[in-house]
Formats: sequence, structure tokens, C-alpha cells
Amino acid sequence: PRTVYLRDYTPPAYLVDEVRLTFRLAPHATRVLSEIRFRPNPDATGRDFFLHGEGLKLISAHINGAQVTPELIEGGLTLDAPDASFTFEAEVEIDPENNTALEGLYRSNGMYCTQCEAEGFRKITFYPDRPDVMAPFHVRIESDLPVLLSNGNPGASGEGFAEWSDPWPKPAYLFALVAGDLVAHSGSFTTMSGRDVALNLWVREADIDKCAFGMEALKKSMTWDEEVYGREYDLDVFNIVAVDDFNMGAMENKGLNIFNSSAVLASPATATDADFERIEAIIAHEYFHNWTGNRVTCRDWFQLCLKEGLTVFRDQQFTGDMRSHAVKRIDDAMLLRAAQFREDNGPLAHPVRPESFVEINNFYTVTVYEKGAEIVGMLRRLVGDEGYGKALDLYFERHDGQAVTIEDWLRAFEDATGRDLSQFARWYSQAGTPRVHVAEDWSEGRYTLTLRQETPPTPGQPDKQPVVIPVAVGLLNPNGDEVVPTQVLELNEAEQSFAFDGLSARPVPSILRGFSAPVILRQEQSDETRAFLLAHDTDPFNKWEAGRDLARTNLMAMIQDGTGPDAGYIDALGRGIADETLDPAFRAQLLALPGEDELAQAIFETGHAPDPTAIHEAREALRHGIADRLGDVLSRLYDTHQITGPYSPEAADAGRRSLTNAALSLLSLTQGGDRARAQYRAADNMTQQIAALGGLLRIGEGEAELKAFEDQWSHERLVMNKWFGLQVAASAPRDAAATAEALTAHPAFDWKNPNRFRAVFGALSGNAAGFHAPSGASYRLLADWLLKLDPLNPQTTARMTQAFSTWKRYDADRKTLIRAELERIASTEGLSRDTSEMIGRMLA
Ligand code: B3K
Ligand code: ZN
Repeated sequence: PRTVYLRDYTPPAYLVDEVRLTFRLAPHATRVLSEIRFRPNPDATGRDFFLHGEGLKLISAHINGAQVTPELIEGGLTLDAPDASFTFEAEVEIDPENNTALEGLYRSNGMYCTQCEAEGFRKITFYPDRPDVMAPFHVRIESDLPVLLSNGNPGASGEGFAEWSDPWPKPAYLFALVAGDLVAHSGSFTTMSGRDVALNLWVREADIDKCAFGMEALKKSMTWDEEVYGREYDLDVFNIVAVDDFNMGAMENKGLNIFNSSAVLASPATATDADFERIEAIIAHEYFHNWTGNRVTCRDWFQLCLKEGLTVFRDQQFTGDMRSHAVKRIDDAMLLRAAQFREDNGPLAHPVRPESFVEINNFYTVTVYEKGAEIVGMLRRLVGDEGYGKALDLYFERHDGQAVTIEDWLRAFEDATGRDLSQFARWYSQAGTPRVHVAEDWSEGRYTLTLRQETPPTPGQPDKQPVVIPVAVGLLNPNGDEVVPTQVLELNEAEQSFAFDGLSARPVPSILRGFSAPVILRQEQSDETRAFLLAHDTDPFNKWEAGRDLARTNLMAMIQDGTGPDAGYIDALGRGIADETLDPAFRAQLLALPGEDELAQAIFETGHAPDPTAIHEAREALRHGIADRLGDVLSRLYDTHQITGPYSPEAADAGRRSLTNAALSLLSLTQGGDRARAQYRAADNMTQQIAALGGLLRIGEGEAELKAFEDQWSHERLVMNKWFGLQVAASAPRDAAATAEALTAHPAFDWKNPNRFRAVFGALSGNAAGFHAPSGASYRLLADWLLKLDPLNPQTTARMTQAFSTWKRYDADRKTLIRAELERIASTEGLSRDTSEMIGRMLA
């Protein structure tokens, strides 16, 4: 398979002025007629005419009305094209019914839908399928299905057809088409300039009761983007469609967003608080793409973070505004550490802007998305809110309707603020997580912080340069008062000192406040100092972080030295969770211990091979210790924070439920399942129901409830995903593989549905001790199923190979077992390009 390099970019030979498409839909033989107006690109270096195309049956082709016979070559077609404007027409046939890869035009439960990003349009018709070719699209759909949708504004429609026109030039990856037997939950929105927009959420009839929340989230997003970024919507309609079979969360096609049903459908009975929050964020994210991604798009796929990092940053801001900034920041940091640091520390590490790829779908990663968002956040911190606002305005003004690069993005910041960002740009090109080491000095009223940065080598990048790291710092007096409020130190050299004068006593530093940069802080700190910060820090992130550090130190000692739970930590935690001035959601976060995978990495970094079983046992022992010592506080919190009124997914109630359910999970360990059983019986919403069921399963009870749950929800696919996943997640390590295997034999295990496949195998790899059980049973089971899925759905398969990405951390026995599975996959005949690239990188 061919490797594509950023450095090889050349502009397209021809540009497209207009596209007309006609779809004659039929399950196995859909005809696609295209009429594309080409024009030579004055900026091109050559005149080779090439159109991408994959799996297309070419029926006929014409240039300016005259029949032509293109030469079909690898990945597309070529022909002698005029060195002037011309119209190319083609008729092709495709087979949506047999499209199991869920890329291009495919069918899901009788409904037609498309997924074109990144390179799926070439499976629909011949086209220059690259994001720097932008054109207005006119679409006609012919089908007997009642609902026929495409991008843009609706045009003529009648018996068996509908037409759509999208006036905004767009790359082919934003094309979408939907045809199905759907119903709409409708709404409307009036934009800041007074235009009315019709809003529709299209679903199958049975799901119409799960649309109200998504519709409100969409309206909130539209308002927010106007108020915060001054960005207005630009079409007469905005359609969202829910589809069950989808490889990822959702897709921002212009005016026609297509969503995995799990990322949009929610009712109190079927969705948890976490689902509601996630849905609100994804709807916002896709909507925000209308400006950051669609109006201003990427020149090539190496620039993916241009739209994704920025749009994630925007959805994070939105969630913070809708809910709590402090809680959101902690959630984001937890995700970054659990997933992105993991990626950065292993064989799949790559820069936020990669330099090469084999299959671009493999680069829709936490690094591109979440670290990409962190970079935007750092930029904002460095130039300030006002500078950020000016830079964004300039970026939109300058690049509306264009396909641009990270250089263009940074130039907008430089021009708007006068700041030189050449060193800052290293964040985009250098992979790996910087470590920032802290040294302190105190003499005669002067406190000096010395910060030193280093970034470990990553594949292909042995040597690293210093990056610009905004380190937000505040200083506290020994009595707990803040003496120096938050200020941002700019660490741009390998080592740098920062002095604070005029202090009457040696202060306690609070460093990297708000998690101001995606780095690992290395700081010698006593448990007393941490407990002090947990009690007194004014920065909510670092207050939480102090508790987290205490927990981690305790756990590391338990794992490596065999000590027990530390009463000092538990008492400090107890004071934190009992503090009624703190947000319940924040207190629930205080109760979340570092995950097993995070601990495995921490142990690996001390030079030892982590033992997943020992890690699991230590973590469970600490949970027991907390539940034992804090039993009274926890049961008081459980009782006093129950919600009595009707269910509402809003943040305040959700926060109380997350606190009571964290308490429930701990209390069940030491006090048995009665409380959880009672909660299960009383539950009138999914959050309470599933938390109770999880609590029971984790202590080896809940068999009756598990059965009752299945009977109650067998008709709801989304809820059944939870039922599948929870059993694997809650399994004891030695049972996890067997539980997962038994579930694959369940009649409802529809493995071709990505959500269902992920429910079981995502949970298996997430159960760290179960996945790494010494027998290797989980490794084998996962590899077997990946090999089964790969011929049908390479994208989902490739993504799930990441379960193995940490394999080099482990002991010789585990390494041997995993390597054998990776090699078994690698040597399989006909392995997809997607999966072989991933396995190849992991074995390298
Ligand atoms: N842009 C899409 C992701 C497309 C993934 C292609 N494999 C969703 C999003 O980030 O909003
Ligand atoms: Zn996105």
C-alpha cells in the first residue's frame, strides 16, 4: 500500500465550478449520474486529469457531450482532458446493500445513507475526492422512499423524487444523501440577522420519543455560536438524521448531519446523564463544524486538526458554558491522559499534524482531536481572550470559502496579535508528551521556580526541541491564603527560572493550574503539601489534581511496596467530598481513582513491567479502604443528595446523581447489594437503573436484575449495547474473556453493527486486568473477532486494534502472547489497508 506524504502536496490540476448529481436508488444497483464542470487550475503545476473512483462500475462517460473512454487505473480514472473549461459526465453503478464498510453510499435497516469523510465519495462516483476541490452541488434523488435528503436547501420534489441545492462550495467529503422511511421531530431557529431556519431530526418512527433533547441542544449550539463566535447559520434548513450502523459518532455534512443513533437519541428512560452530556456535545461539535470545517476547510488531510482540534476546543467551551467549566476541564484532562497520553507514549504516537499516512481514517485520533484542541487552548491562553477573538475573526474573514493549512491558521494569530508563533508551531509537528520537571528555591523573600522540559523520543522522532508551554501558576501562603494569583509563565527554553519577590513566607506553589498545557508535571511534593492543596487551592483543577496525586502515590506504593490504603489520603478525601460548598459533580470526580491503564503506564515509567492483576487488586483494595473508612460520609451523601422530583438531565441534578452513584458503588463493596437493589427497583431513569445494576454486578450479584433488564429492554438497541458492555466491564479479571465470548453467542450480538461490536470488545479492552489476564484468552478472542470483522468493516476493525497498542510495556510472557496475535493478524491474507497499517506500526 502506498504511503502519502505531506511534503508531496501539489495543487489540483483542475478545479470544479459546479456539480450535478442524479441518484436512481436501488439496493444492489444504484445508478449515479454526474455532470461536473471543470476548469484548469491556474495555480497547478501540471495538467494531468485524474478522478478518484473505487468499486464503481462505469457505464458511460462524456466530455462536452461527446462519448469518451477513460482509462481505468488504480484508484480512479484518467483521460486526455481539454486545457480549458469542460463538462465531464459519467454514469456509474454501485451496490449500497453490499457495502458493509459503511463508507460511501450504504444501507442500514432499509435506509440509504452516506459517509464520505475522509475518502468515501470516490465510492459513489468519479471525482477529484480531495478537500481542496470545492464546488456547489445540485442533487436529484429518485426513489420511492418517503424521505429523500441531501445537502443545502430543498428544491423541487414530487412523486418519487426530490432535488436539493447547496450554494456553498464544499469538498466532496461533506456530501451527504439519505433516503428512508423516516419521521421528523421539527423545530425552528431565527438567526441573529432574522432568518428563519427549519430544523429537523429524522428518525425511525419508534425513536420519535428520543428527539426532544437533541433538538434543544441544536438550538443552544446555534445561539452559542452566534453569541460567542459571531457565527450565523447559512442555509434555510438544518437536518440531522439518526442511523444505527455508523463507524463513528457523527458527521458534519453541510446542512445534513448524519449521526450514529447513540450520539443523538435520548430519553430519560433509555439514556444516562453521561449520554445526555455527550449528545449535547456532539450535536454542538457537528454544528460548529459548519464554520470550522465547512465554510473554512482543510487543504489536505494532513491538516485534519485544523478543523477537528478547533471544533473540539469549541465544543469544550460550549459544554463548560452550559454546565461547569471546572468539571468539564477535569473530564477533558482525564480523557487526555487516559487516551492521548497513552497514544503518545506508545508505538502509535504521531504529531497532531502527521507527516505521512497509508490510510487517513487511521488518523482520526485522540492526538489529532484532543491534543489538537489543547493546542488551541494554549494559543488562547498565550494571546488572551481578546487576541483570540481577533484572530478568529481574521481567520474567518480571510479564509471563508477556502481550503487552508495550519500555517494559515497560525498566521491569522500572528497578524491579529503581532506574536511570533514559529516556535509554538512545534506543537503541531512534534509528537510525544512533554515532561515538565519542577525545582524550587527559597531565600530571603524570593521564591524561584525552575522549570525544565523534555519530550521523550517517539517513532521517527528521536530528538525533540523545546516547545512553548504556558504554565499557569499561583502561590499560596502556608495559612492557605492565595498570595500570588494565577499568572501564566511561558516556558520556551529547555530550562528556565521564574522568580517571585516580596513574599513573607515560603509559599506553596500550585502549578499547571487549569491543566494549562498537555504535559506531564514532575514535581517532588509531600503528601502533606498535596493534602494542603486539596483543602486550600483556589484553582478547582489543581484542587482535584492534588487529590488525584495522593491517590496515585498511595496506589503506587500499594502495588510496588505492598503497603495498604493510606488513612491520611482517605481522610483528606473524606473532607473534600463532605465539603458542601463544592459542586457535587466535582466531589464525584474527587472520588474517581486513577484508572488501571494509567497506573500501568506510571509503573512502566519507573522502569518496571506493570502487572495488571496486581494493579487491579490494589485499586480494589483502595476502594475497599475508602468505603470502610468513609462509610458514614458516603452513606450520608448517598441519602442527602438523592433527587426527589422528576428526572432532568441538566447539570445540577446529573452532578448529584454522579455523586450518589459513586458513593453507591463504594458502599456496595463493604455493605452488600441491598442499597443497589433498592435503587434498581425504584429507578425511573437509565442513570439510576444502570448505576445500580453495575454496582451489583461488580460485587458478583445482580443476576436477577440483569435478566430483568434484558427483558425490559430487548427492543431498544441502544440500551442493549449497555447491557452487553456492562457485563464485560464489570467482570472479574479471570472471567472477562469468557463473559465476552459467551455474549458473542447471544442471539442479539449483531457483530456487523459497530456499536454492538464495540459494546463487547471495547469493554473487554477497557477491563485492563481482564484483557491482560495471564492466559491470553482475551488477546486471542479479540484477534479472532478482529479478523472476522476486517473483511467487512476495516475502519472499525483498525480502530479496535488499538487495544494492543501498549503491549511493549508488559512482561515477557504477555509480550509473547500479544506479539503472536499481532503477527497472526499481520500475516492474514487479504488484510485491509487500514488494519495492516495499524498492526504494522505496532510491530515496528
Ligand atoms: N468529521 C467526522 C469524522 C469523520 C471520520 C472519518 N473516518 C466527525 C467529526 O469529527 O465531527
Ligand atoms: Zn469533528
